[in-house]
Amino acid sequence: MKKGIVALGAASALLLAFACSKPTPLKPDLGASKSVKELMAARGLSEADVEAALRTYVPTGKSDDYMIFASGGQSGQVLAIGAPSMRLLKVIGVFTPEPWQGYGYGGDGNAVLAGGNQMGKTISWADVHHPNLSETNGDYDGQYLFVNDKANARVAVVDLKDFATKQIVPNKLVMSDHGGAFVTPNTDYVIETSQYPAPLGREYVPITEYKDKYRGLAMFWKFDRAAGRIDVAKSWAIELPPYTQDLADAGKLDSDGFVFINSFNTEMAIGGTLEGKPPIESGASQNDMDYLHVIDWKKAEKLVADGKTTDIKGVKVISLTMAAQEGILHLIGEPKSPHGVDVTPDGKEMVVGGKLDTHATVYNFAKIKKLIDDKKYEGKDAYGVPILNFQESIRGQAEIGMGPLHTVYDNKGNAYTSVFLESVVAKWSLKDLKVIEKVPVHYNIGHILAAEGDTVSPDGNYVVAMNKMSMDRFSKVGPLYPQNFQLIDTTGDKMRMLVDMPIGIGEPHYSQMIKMDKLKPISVYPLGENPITGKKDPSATLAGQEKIVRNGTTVDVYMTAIRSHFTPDRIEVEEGDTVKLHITSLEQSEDQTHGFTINMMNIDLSLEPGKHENVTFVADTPGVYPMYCTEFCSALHLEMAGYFLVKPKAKK
Ligand code: RUQ
Ligand code: CUA
Repeated sequence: MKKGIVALGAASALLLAFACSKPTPLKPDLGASKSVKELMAARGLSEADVEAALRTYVPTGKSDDYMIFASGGQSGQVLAIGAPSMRLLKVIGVFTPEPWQGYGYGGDGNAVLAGGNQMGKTISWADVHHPNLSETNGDYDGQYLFVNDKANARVAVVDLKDFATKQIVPNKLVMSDHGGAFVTPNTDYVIETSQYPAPLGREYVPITEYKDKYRGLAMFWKFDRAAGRIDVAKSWAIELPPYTQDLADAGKLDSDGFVFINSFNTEMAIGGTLEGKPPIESGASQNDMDYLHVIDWKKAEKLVADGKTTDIKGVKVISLTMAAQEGILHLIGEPKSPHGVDVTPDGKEMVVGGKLDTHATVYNFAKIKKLIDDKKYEGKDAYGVPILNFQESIRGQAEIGMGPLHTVYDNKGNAYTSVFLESVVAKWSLKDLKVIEKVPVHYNIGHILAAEGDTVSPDGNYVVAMNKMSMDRFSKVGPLYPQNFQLIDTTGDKMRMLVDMPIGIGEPHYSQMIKMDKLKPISVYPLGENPITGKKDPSATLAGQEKIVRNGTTVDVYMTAIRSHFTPDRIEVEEGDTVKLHITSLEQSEDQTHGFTINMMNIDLSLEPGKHENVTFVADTPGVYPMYCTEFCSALHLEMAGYFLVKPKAKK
């Protein structure tokens, strides 16, 4: 096997060597050319270049057709991008403080971020992987976005009413996740499955007891749509074998009620390079087959309702033994160190890319269901989980190329697979499983997305390659290269590369692309609304109600902001006082956003029209602190200022 990896590596190096070229600067033409033809000649643009530009150019004042919600990788954020223009519209603060949105700098967003603390630690970054839009009947409904943090096993809820993060739920049982945050077709559940096995509930157990005590987990977070929050108390989980579960997808239509999870390292390799053992990398690549996990979550839900769960750290968990006995979990072989598992739009099949295999394997749900119903097993694994026969579970395999990862779909029966080592997007037919075309991308493509691609009815017009190394594409910015999105038009017979979009922050994993007209964001908050609770804040302050109230050493300041002043604009407290600012923006017209900071205090808020924010801090250092509005809100923006004074104790 090792040989295989080396061979694939060398082949990809070869491809890179051939493809590599240095970008040359394009000549400017500042109005010298009189016609488009002249302009093209002057700038050295081909007809294809101009055509691509015309297909993606969105003139000022016009809107894009789609919005992409993209993983911001290590930035901990989510990007909102217009397509086809590929213009960045917003970096949504999710797991990481975001200063422009005043998220995590003293305001109510602090509590959201703190909700994601794990093991008593403040975690201020995330490895954002897979944003998923809420669905109704298997179609994106434009209401919510869920996203997971692989590094710290957390899931966040973003409300698309205001594009703001409302909740972060930490998974208290596992140490990392990857199969998330996938939704069931009506968003009953947000699914988060673990990645690197560890003892559930985080006890210390020697690694030599890996097989007995280390486990994986499939978490089913119950989503309360009316509240717009995950209901932690109604959520539950299924214990899984320590097979390093990878990506997951929820069934739909025919396969609704099921969840599919890939795995690698069914060898259960545990490394030990210093002790002369093989590294996990090669230890985990011995078997020709790993296991696709097939979970009947509707059946599991009944078991949970019947109380057939074990309590681990307050979470209801269906034990592995129970899952095996009750027919909740089945395994099927899958070739070799697979990565993505992607359910087809009709819900009838699941495509699995075999990272170290050249195929995409097409599993057929009806066949699997029949094997399960007939209890026709090939055997059981060491944990008693029934195994279904591989050949009897699949419809066939598509010969894709080197390193197939993820697959998305169009509306014409085609699949598009990202091929990592070859650096191509492979378009192939679901009908005869034959590759139709490959288009090179720059360079290593990881994830891929399609317009409305994870719904029951993809649109079929765009695919985006999410590439990890953009060597030769852009001007150099040091040894860390920009991550690159490439928009591909899939409407014609041939795929057409349209535009590059370097994203400038962390490594993009998954994204989803929704029809713009499905999104209905608000322009202003109702007066005094606290966006975190979604209700009028009890401390909301209207014009004329501003006041400073002292209660012992606590000072409550009821404040308002409106063009171009804060009321009060002078606040004086004593050293050691606990200060609680309650600030309401009295603005109700679109775009009248103010910011608020008290210098040197690490306090920074965004006050969109109508919004209410609360800030609590201890005034521990005497001094004179300017406070001012940080958005250039009006001609008198610079005058939108005041003073926060902290009187030393001794001078009372
Ligand atoms: S995923 S491409 Cu394949 Cu979480 Cu990263
Ligand atoms: Cu308000 Cu500047």
